[in-house]
Amino acid sequence: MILIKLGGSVITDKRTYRTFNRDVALRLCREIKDSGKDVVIVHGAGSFGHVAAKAYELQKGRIRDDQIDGIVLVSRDTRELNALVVSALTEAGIPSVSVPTGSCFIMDDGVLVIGNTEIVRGYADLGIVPVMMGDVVLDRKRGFGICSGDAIMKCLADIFRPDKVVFVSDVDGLYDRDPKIERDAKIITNVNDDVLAAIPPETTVADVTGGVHAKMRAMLEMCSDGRECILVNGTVDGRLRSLLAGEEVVCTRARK
Ligand code: IP8
Repeated sequence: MILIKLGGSVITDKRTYRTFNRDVALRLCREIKDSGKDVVIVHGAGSFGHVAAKAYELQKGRIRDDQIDGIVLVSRDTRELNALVVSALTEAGIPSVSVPTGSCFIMDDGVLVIGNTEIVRGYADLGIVPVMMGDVVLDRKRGFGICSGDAIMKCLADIFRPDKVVFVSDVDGLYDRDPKIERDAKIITNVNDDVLAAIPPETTVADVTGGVHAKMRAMLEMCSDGRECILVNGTVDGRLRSLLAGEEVVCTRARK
């Protein structure tokens, strides 16, 4: 089984509030379908989550009264995006069902603690792909918080023990310096803890849940038992398809 995260930077236009990149999402779903692999899908929130989460500081937990409006807004928008992704998967021929994260997972002091795993397992056992997303969720200590799709990936990797974990993003991989600032930054094709420790985190991160550096750290945490975690650029036509077919592609592979 392969666990795949469709990044919010690929399936949405992050510059414009609530804009779904339907053509890209559908192409990626078709590339997944063509692989013939068993999958579980998570997706990021992109412009359906980060803008409002940041404006209402939801990642900090309960700090002011108007955050209630923010919770309602972000929950509504992430569920809307989730429904759009499920529709794209269905159109591509992958039977899938929406499993909103905030309805079955919970956090404790900023850390995701697994809630009801019976639901995701149950759908997967039926041959239906459960689709979760980065979301606003309840937090036992802070009232609420933001749960990133990357944190969900870690939980699902513990549950499903996939052979491979794939993060589909809008970058070719991890760079030795921030490629948005330094034009001669070089891609790192293989990363481990030591390699990552030597790379400075990006200074230009718009997301409330961190950038590529934070993602890489989350990926390394999932690399137990020889499992490989890969970051691949989903904006390039056919790259995910080639990766899933076992071909060599431009990407960053994380290994312990
Ligand atoms: O896009 C963030 O999830 P991510 C979730 O996977 C929200 O980092 C609601 C901002």
